Amino acid sequence: MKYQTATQWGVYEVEVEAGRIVSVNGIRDDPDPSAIGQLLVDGIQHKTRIDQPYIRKGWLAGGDRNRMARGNDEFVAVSWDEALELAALDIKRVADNLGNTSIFAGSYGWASAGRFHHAQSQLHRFINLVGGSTRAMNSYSTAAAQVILPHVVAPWHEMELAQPAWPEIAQHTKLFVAFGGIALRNTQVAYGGITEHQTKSSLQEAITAGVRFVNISPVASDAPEWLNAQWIGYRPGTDVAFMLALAYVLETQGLADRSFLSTHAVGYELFCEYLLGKQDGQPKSPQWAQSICNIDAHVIENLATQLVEQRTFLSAAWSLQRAHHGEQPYWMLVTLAAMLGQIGLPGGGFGFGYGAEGFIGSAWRRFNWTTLSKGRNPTGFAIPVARIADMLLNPGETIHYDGQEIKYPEIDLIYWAGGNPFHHHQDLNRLVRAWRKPSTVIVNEPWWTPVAKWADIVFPATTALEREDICASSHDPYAHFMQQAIEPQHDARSDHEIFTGLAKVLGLKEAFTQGRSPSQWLEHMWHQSAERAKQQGFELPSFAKFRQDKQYRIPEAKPREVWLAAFRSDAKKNSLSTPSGRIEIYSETIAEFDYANCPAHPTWMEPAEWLGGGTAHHYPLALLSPQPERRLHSQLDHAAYSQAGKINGKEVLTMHSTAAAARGIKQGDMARVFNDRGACLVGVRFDDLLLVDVVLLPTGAWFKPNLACNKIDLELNGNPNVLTLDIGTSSLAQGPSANTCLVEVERYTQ
Ligand SMILES: Nc1nc2c(c(=O)[nH]1)N[C@H]1C(S)=C(S)[C@@H](COP(=O)(O)OP(=O)(O)OC[C@H]3O[C@@H](n4cnc5c(=O)[nH]c(N)nc54)[C@H](O)[C@@H]3O)O[C@H]1N2
Ligand SMILES: Nc1nc2c(c(=O)[nH]1)N[C@H]1C(S)=C(S)[C@@H](COP(=O)(O)OP(=O)(O)OC[C@H]3O[C@@H](n4cnc5c(=O)[nH]c(N)nc54)[C@H](O)[C@@H]3O)O[C@H]1N2
Ligand SMILES: [Mo]
Repeated sequence: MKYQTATQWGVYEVEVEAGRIVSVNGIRDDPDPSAIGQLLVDGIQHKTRIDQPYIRKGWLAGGDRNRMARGNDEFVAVSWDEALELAALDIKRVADNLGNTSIFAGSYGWASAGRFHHAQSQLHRFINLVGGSTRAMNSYSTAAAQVILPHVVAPWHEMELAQPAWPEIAQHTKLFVAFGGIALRNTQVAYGGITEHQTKSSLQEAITAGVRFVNISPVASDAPEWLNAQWIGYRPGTDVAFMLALAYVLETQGLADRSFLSTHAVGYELFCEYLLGKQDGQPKSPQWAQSICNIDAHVIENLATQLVEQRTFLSAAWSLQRAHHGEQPYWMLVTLAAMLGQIGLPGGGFGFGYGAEGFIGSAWRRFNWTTLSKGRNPTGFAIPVARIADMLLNPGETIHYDGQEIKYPEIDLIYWAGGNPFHHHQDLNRLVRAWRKPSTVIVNEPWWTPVAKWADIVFPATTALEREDICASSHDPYAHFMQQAIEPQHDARSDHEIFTGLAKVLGLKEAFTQGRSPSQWLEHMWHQSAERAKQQGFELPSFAKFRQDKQYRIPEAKPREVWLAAFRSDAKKNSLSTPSGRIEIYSETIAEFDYANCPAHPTWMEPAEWLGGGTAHHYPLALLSPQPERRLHSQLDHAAYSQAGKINGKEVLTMHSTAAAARGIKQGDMARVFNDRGACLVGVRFDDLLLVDVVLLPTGAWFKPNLACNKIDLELNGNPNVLTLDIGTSSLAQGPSANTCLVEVERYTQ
């Protein structure tokens, strides 16, 4: 039998024989299906599945619940009834005795595709009925961007969906300058799902149309070879210095578009004082940037003149802002684009994340499909998502965030469903210390992933292939009916059933389910979407027909307008949503915040650690931790297709052969990557189109600390987050700073 399922890397036909998945193929509508789908073949019905509810032995013992053993304790098998009752009563204990902000249910993570069975939505709906919790705001993906850009130009959600699409770029752009490149591997994926993978063909059309690409990245492979991109590589984390030097050339050679700046931006004069070194005596010239970025000043001068000679589009990967002072490169990119004066012209201006996810740069019509209603969080309280370890370790402490002060609560219970903090968070050894503070950790997971192993109460969850759902996301023109391909494995239950069970213990079942079965929920949500469709002038098929056809594509809309064209034509009438209505190169609002680590205009500040800084003497290699080619984050890392990308079962560290030779390391060797925060084991591969002092270790290897005698100093699978730095980008966004990290590498012999 064949069934259609949807994932966050594409839609697939799954073939099942005698209850086992035997093959997985991309659907016909997908011109370039992702091979990540192969993970489903053996990854779903895998021995790492959790077969029934478990409770950690030390937790059951009561008292202080032996919290220090969390992550390194035995689990006791318990019945569903017992586990649900113990968990529900403990949630009630914390809510009643300590207050709901003492429950942390931020539960960040990608979970699986599917609108109804979305793990976090189910958790949030449930916990809101119990009085709410401390939540998390913004994302690990784009936290700094989400906070800085509304001050400067536009809300993030608008930009993501409205910025120029590839066809517009192919038709009008002559020079596409990509800070952080356009990594095709990342476009396999799109949050919530994707149907037609088009980035590759869009790029091919762009080069056929004559667009020239510049890939500005520490690694040449951030652009596909056939793109024939000019490669400019310099020290990671120094893009702001490089962009400032470009701006300096434009300003000093009279190439900046003064007229656009005076009508469409504010604060250019104040910024110029900094640019020209009027306050600090340091002009931000190419010679100045040369020593910071470690790149020839002529490269900067050459590029600067090319920028003004033609229709130029400036883009930055999301990775640039996932670093200390990550607000700055984004602010500076917008500033540079304003100086070029092409914002609002077709194929000109700026955009973000081309190469971050498969929907970016698509021209698809956007439609807001109905999601599961989660209600309101009665506490109204949230922390910046990447400050979790900080919060757990420092209750009562206050931090700054975007002009506000946030006081960390004392967390006594954590509930996680659909995310893996031992994948996503930085400085995992610090997270381990933080994670052992609360009395209780409850996790829903299909597999014995790190977050399940670091829980007290573990509920076995079904995967998307074991339930019916609707896959639909606001960036994709399709909705898919996700068929149930196999029975729930072992004794697993869907997240919805798990929370229904907990709600029942607390007398909230009716409020949680509203008397609907899961399939009635799907139908209900489809009807709500149909209402919205009507308002937009089209009609959805009946739910029965959708279910039978398995997919539906919304009608094409009229071609999209060029982003910011209206603003360009009349900045007064079509003002931006910034305080001044214009592009803010200097922000009065941010000036008032008075943050030393986020001044009022784009500024170069040394990152906490970088190749030009003092700590580079001990740790002379910059570690970047990009997204993995063969999976989504840590999902299904146990499956064969992901494991086939490893060396001796370890994640692969890419390094330059010169750097390796200096350390006596050969290709294929095992190596230990380390700094003061931690160490992990990797297999080594060479790439000489990489800067000599940069190493790459993708995220996603399952966190496997060496727990013998409770020692956690050597991680065995190659998880880069034992090395990364857990500090906020700045007081403005408090985003994650994963790409700010120095390490040393040595050959490993057992
Ligand atoms: N060093 C470094 N760290 C990073 C990054 C980086 O660039 N460098 N990138 C960051 C970014 S951008 C992100 S988005 C994060 C990603 O971090 P996460 O989104 O937390 O990572 P995932 O591995 O996708 O975690 C999803 C978890 O949900 C589980 N799951 C899947 N389906 C279901 C379900 O139906 N029910 C339940 N209950 N569970 C389910 C999976 O098994 C998995 O454990 O990582 C961040 N971390
Ligand atoms: N296959 C796959 N695709 C994915 C994901 C996945 O897990 N697997 N995750 C998805 C998610 S959640 C997200 S948020 C996006 C992330 O999208 P991005 O943040 O764009 O992706 P990264 O792979 O972290 O980084 C892209 C490239 O930026 C370069 N880079 C890093 N630091 C610097 C710097 O300081 N300067 C310059 N100029 N370049 C730098 C690195 O060489 C890296 O290869 O990817 C999505 N796509
Ligand atoms: Mo992300």
